[in-house]
Amino acid sequence: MNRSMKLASLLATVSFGVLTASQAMGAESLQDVMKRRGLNEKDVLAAAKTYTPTGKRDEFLVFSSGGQSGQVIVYGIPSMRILKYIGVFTPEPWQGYGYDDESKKILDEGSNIDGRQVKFGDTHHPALSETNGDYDGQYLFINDKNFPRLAVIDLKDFETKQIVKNPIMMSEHGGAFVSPNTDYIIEASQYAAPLGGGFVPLEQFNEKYRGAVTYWKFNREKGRIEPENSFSLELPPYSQDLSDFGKGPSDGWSFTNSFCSERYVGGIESGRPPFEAGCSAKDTDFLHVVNWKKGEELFKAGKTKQINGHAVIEMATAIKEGMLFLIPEPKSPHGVDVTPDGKLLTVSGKLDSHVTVYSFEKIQAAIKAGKFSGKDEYGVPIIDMKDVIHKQVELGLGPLHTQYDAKPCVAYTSLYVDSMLAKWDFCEGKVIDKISIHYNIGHLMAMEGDTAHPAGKYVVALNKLAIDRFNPVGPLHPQNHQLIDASNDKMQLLYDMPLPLGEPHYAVAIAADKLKPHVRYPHGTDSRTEEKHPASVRAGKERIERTPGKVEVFGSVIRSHITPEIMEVTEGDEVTVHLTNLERAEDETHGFAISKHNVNLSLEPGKTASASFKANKAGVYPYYCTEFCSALHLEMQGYLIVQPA
Ligand code: CUK
Ligand code: CUA
Repeated sequence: MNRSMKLASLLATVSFGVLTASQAMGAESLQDVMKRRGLNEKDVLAAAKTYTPTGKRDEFLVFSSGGQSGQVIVYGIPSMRILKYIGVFTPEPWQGYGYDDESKKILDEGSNIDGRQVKFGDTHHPALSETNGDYDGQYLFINDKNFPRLAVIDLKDFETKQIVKNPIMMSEHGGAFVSPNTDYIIEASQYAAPLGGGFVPLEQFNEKYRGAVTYWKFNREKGRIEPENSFSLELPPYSQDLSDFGKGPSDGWSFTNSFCSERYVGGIESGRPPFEAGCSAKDTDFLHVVNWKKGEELFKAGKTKQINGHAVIEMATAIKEGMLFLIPEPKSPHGVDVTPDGKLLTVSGKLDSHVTVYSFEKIQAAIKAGKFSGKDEYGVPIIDMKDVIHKQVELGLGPLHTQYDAKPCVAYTSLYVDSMLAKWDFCEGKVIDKISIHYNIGHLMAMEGDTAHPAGKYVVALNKLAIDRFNPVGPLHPQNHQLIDASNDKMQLLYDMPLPLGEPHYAVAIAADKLKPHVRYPHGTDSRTEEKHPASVRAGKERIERTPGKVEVFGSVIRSHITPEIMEVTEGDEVTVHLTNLERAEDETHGFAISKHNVNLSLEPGKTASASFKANKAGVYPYYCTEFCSALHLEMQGYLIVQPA
């Protein structure tokens, strides 16, 4: 009998003992329930490992990409209970995100491009801020692949504070990943295009199309990215992909994968092979190795070119200054993941059954010795792959991404084609265990598994397909996050969680006790600027100010009263309603909605938020609180009176 079976039978025995008495009172025993629900001991053990009784909390919190929803999903481990959606690149009505003036400013400005409002985001990779390579629980960053941009979320209140638009890229996938002290956040382009936009015919792809990596400077005190202190590096028109920052001995360097280094542009319409054939013709693509510390020096010395007002280090400069190198990598690579000690990097080739582990020390030795096997067409020095390989390990078909365990030398890698997750030893180069998942795993997430000190215990498989795992809900299926107990060499599947918001490409998990979010805001806070809101009010100071054509309401909400209860305006007036939640009690959020006006605020304790609208039609419009906040919640109401002009 192994340990887990012993535990299960012990659990059963103990429960029988307790339950025989209650059985007499008509309650079911554990065995009755197991029989009724068709559960075996393994199921019960898995349930015991995830079940979180009421009032108990989770050990880890997960921040998952919400894919096409443009949002972030927060859930707990091991319970897999969803705790929050965070509005990022799309409106989120519950939180008033994209409805109140304060958040609209961030979202509307961050969604505006060429006079167009982009109304979705394709979020891929959330990244938690780090101090010395470990999560510090302060900030979360996430990218949008489609409209290259990056968002900053403050974990004091789980709200989006900033969206920065990439000034030179047309598509992006290699973000967000942070440097060990969160000085910089990296964003690598995906599909090559003319840098900065504009038209260049496809025939000039090789000459005029480019990839790039952007290093966004993060100001931790302000909690904001500083675009003016950020820079980019021009890269060849290979399809750049996932990236990672070095840490420890490799700090100061960053790594970016690529596929389609064939620079193939498709055109099946004119009889050419399709993209997928042309883009996977070669046996190897290129890992880009970048000395970003050197890049920072070049940027500060002004050795850059301005594109759309943004500083770009040209490839020729980077080559001359010795900050950019290529290493061949097999074949159609996806993830590049630096080991916790910063000494090795794991690269997965989607069309190879191996993962390749490169040695940073060997890479440095080759660079120092000037030992290159040649140059690419753009003059970038190529390091010979065999000079820098630590190990190549056969794991299975379709390896994609790697995360690390608390145990030294232990890694987890997703195997997309095999629908398996491998646990393996990257020092020795041997497989420890493999487990089937359901189905087609993309990323995987180990607890703090991309930091200098991973926490081990659990792994989550982020599966692209669910197929038969859940009750059918129509042709569009949710995705499936599968929780796996990874505390022993032999892994155990514990739980399936459907994610119905979009494709959650990647997720990161942090020890819950590192997070110290606010319970309430200081009185009258504008949560988006984190400053005192100029229109906040104290109790008794509520008022309405009128100027010709304009009405400004300085109001408050507290159980169970909206002040003012009547707002009188004239047809055609521009109206702004500022409301401050005067509550100090935990969880006493009030909402505010006005009939037919697209006005919808979420006012957490202490917050001040505003809604501006034109009173364009005479009438009587009820307004009310949208959160059931007390027994007199329904009486928390009022009228907007719009007098005919
Ligand atoms: S991901 Cu973005 S294509 Cu493997 Cu990082 Cu899903
Ligand atoms: Cu306030 Cu309901």
